[in-house]
Amino acid sequence: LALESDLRLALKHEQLELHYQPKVLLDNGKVIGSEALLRWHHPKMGMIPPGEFIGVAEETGLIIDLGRWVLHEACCTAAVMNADGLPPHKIAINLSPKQFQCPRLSQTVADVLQETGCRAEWIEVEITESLLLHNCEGVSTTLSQLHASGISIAIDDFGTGYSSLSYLANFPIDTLKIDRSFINRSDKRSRELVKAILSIARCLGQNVVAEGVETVDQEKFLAESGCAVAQGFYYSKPIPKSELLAANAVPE
Ligand code: G
Ligand code: G
Ligand code: NA
Ligand code: MN
Repeated sequence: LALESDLRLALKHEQLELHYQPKVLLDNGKVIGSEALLRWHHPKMGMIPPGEFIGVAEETGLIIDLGRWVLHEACCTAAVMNADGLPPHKIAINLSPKQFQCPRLSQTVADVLQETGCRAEWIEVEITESLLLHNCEGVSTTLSQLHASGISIAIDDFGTGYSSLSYLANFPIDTLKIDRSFINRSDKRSRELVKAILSIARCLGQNVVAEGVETVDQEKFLAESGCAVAQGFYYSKPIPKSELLAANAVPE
């Protein structure tokens, strides 16, 4: 597998980069956080999107080292974004289910926080519904440890995976990210589904993020329906770290 050996080199030779997609408070338009999204600048093939190499990394086990790199890089950024005098900014990090097969995951995260001077409350981890499907004890323990340490836990692409409401009762979930397939449809049933998800989250005291917001109409509907936070091309595409930091400079 050429991609596998290239990916090993990529980690070593700094071809990987995180971009950050802002999350916006609908109340006032302020950026309150961002999602870290991996980018690979391949020397010959150019930019390779994560959809094309995360799977390879998972199959080969490279996701463990790759995932640690992502954690470290995102926590460094979170530490800078939350320096004295700056408004709070929480960075969300995508975790692969494969990373949970490593029993040391919560210790790894704790180590990275220590190394980078990042506080637990400055990061959130995004997990997929499929991780929760089998109600495995190791996953449950790790999520509880992460949560107890002050890290928030979000379910990514909520409503599209192996949806089961029971995991909302069984796991310490802080945030639901409503999948963009619900957001980008304007038919009555889709909109009622979004309202139903907002209602579940409200009753359980969870935060909600609407993903994939692209139009002012979508924003208007979400604001009227009581959704607090949104993310999507309407506000910003994922941006390099330098742009994120520049937008957050302390006002003179
Ligand atoms: O940025 P893009 O839309 O191409 O992302 C495609 C998918 O790759 C998304 O589902 C996203 O969650 C996933 N992804 C992006 N960055 C990371 C990462 O750092 N780790 C993991 N495990 N998945 C990621
Ligand atoms: O699976 P996950 O939700 O992590 O996927 C995130 C991906 O979705 C990112 O790679 C990002 O590029 C993409 N994305 C973010 N905002 C929008 C949007 O408004 N519209 C579309 N089509 N894709 C988006
Ligand atoms: Na994601
Ligand atoms: Mn995500």
